[in-house]
Amino acid sequence: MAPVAPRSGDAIFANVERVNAELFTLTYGAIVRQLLTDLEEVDEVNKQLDQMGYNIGIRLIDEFLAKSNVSRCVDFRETTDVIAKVGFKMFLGVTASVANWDADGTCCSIILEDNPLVDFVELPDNCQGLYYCNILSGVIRGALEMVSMKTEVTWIRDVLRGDDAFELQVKLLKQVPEEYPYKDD
Ligand code: MYR
Repeated sequence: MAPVAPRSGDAIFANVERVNAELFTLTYGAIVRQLLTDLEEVDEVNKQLDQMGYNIGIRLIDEFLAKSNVSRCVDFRETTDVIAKVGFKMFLGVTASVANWDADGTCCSIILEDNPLVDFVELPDNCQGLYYCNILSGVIRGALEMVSMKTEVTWIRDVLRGDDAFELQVKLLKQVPEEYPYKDD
């Protein structure tokens, strides 16, 4: 029998990451399935996924800022770019692109060609109104709220609904200026 060659650290890591990604995808699927069973109404499941994402987002921003070395963004354009290129890479292992800016720079789309949450997923006919990845809109909304940006995040395109990509519209509703904690005098 041929001796088993020791695997390099990189190969082992690649494998561990692959297994974890699959476990993550399957676990998310199990959560959505359970919500569908418990809540019965697809609209309620959409709301619940968004709320769960929001609760994650308001915590995840700390980890993002600590690990990413990203400093304060100068404007909303830079912020959405950071979400697409750094945030999605860090937490989902994919990058996204930003497009479809409106004239005043307060509304754009984050477009995902690749989305590990939907590997192995096919929606049955009775789930057509489901925004399966609604957790992501909540994560973005929650994370941005923690850096003083109130946003509305909605799905424009969804591969599970027959579209050619995933497109999330991110609209800046209000930017609360952060207060400087010390008086100058
Ligand atoms: C700043 O303070 O100006 C920097 C703001 C950066 C916000 C980045 C939010 C990251 C959200 C990650 C979403 C990942 C979804 C999978």
